[in-house]
Amino acid sequence: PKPNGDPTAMLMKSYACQRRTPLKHHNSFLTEALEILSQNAEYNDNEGRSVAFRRAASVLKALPRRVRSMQDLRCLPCLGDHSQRVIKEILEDGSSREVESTRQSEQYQAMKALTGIFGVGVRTADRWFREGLRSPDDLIRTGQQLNREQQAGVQYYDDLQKPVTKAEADVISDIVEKAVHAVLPGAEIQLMGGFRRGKEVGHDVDFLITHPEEGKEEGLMPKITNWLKEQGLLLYQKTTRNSYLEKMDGPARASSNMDRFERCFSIFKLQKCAVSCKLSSTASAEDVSTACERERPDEHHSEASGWRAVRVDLVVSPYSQFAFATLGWTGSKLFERELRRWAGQEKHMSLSSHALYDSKQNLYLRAKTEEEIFAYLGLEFIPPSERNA
Ligand code: 8DG
Ligand code: MN
Ligand code: MN
Repeated sequence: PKPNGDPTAMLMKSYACQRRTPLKHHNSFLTEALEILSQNAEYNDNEGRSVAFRRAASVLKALPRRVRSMQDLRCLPCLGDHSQRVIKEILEDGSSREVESTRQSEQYQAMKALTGIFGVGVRTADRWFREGLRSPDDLIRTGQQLNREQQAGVQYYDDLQKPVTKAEADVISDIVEKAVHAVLPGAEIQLMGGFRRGKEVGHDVDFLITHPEEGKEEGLMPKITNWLKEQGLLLYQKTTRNSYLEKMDGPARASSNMDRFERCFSIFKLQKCAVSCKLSSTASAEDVSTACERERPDEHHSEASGWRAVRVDLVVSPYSQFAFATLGWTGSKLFERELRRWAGQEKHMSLSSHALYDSKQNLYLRAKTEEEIFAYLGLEFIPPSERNA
């Protein structure tokens, strides 16, 4: 029961997985600022600080109205001194000096540009920054050693910087569905990540694939990528095979969020006419993916070309782990992080994209749906569209 009258008396739970966080909220003028400080802390390898700013931003996203004064923040969790100082300054002066100087800083801008390259993490970007490099062009100019992934990242940089629209994601979904059903009839495909949470744009498109007959999904990824390659739809792919069982007795890395499903990081070649075609007609999936004959060869890669590069993540999960994989790949990243923290700290359980382990009972808990997992965790079910923490 909500106390009526004072809106600040609303009870705000402290874990993001206990709250409903819609995509659109009332405080982007504050959350964007806090997220810049979070991002900058990540660039400086300060994870604790980065998470603290991200949690503070997330609390503001869950508020039912715009923050107008510091009074509105009374009783809210996760707002440290530093976050409060930043918020206060923005409320009083319209902007925060720290945020603005971070935004303008050479390091922040270079790190953003360099980590924006597919295949480049904070560590590599930081090394390049200290060597005086600032942009993808600098990498090319100075002939930096790049791995295959980074080469693709630099080559398709401009396209991959452009947000992927929902319409584009829908066309990619049709293509992935066609590929998967061609090599394994009966397989199930689910759109994951930001688009499952209702986002209108994303930095990539994520898919989870399974088959109701356990075992049928084994070795599926190479078949899918070969089919896509034969159709000329793949610009880049790197498949990692399932390593869940073999790593069980290896050195466990508890802090790592990386799971062990068979997965593929790829770059699709998306025909632009397929998108306009899908938008403007009731054409079937078949029509759309075969409608455009290959237009021009690769060398015309520019605004004028008939295609664009799109990042796509594919993950294959055994049916028995599908609910956990679904929960783990829906995001947001903070929501996932908070779920695992809640499981560990509050329930003595360990949650991954594969399983939920109960340390008190010493057993793995089975689940067929996300709802069951929330129930095991003693959490109210939060639908994907409200996991935008
Ligand atoms: P965006 O692409 O629109 O920018 O946002 P997103 O869809 O939320 O982000 P994402 O980077 O594509 O990640 C989608 C989800 O997948 C997110 O919840 C985190 C999760 N995820 C990875 N890598 C891994 C991984 O190695 N293991 C697990 N379990 N989850 C992962 O991105
Ligand atoms: Mn995504
Ligand atoms: Mn992804």
